[in-house]
Amino acid sequence: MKEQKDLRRLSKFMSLVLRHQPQAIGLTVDTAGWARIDDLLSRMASTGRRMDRALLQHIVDTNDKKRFAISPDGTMIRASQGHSIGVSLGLEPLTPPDVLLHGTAQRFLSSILHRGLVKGTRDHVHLSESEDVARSVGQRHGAPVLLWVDTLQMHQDGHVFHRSDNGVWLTDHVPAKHIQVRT
Ligand code: HQG
Repeated sequence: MKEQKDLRRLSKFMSLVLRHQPQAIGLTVDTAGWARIDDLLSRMASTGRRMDRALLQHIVDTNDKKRFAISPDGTMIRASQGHSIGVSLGLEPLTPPDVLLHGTAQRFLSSILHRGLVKGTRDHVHLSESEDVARSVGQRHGAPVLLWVDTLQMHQDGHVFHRSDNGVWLTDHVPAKHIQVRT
């Protein structure tokens, strides 16, 4: 059995190719973000990352944020969110909770309060229902700050929201007027 750190490394590589750089291993990802599992396994093997179907299933099942989804017929896999390759996930628009959170870093604050939350290189702005999750997301970039987003008002203003299969809320842009900083 592989060690925990090897599994984490494989999982991170899967995130990289399924979200950002399928071309790095010549992987074909369709417009909804799905790749064939046998293609992914053989292309990962050709870069020295040997993994069988059972190990892939284990990584998907035990992933802390449930980052990957497998198609009902078991042949395809995709990342549930986090993409930068221009995917259309095919999710239904949903009414969000009245408030959602975004964790960011202190150093981005003045720009965010000026321009709002922008997608940057990703396909969506990511929002969370949980304060703990938002804080840990913010921590990846530096000293964390939590932003409260008035999603009730945004929804009333016509902004569209989707919820990924692993519970992350996705939207296109959060105007600064809907953001409150709370420390
Ligand atoms: C910031 C993780 C300056 C934004 C999480 C963030 C998430 C601005 C950074 C997913 C800005 C982008 C995505 C503006 C936004 N000026 N900075 N106007 N607007 N930013 O990593 O949301 O663990 O691309 O606040 O759970 O941090 O990988 O986005 O700090 O769902 O599965 O620009 O990644 O998922 O950083 O994280 P990112 P994110 P995983």
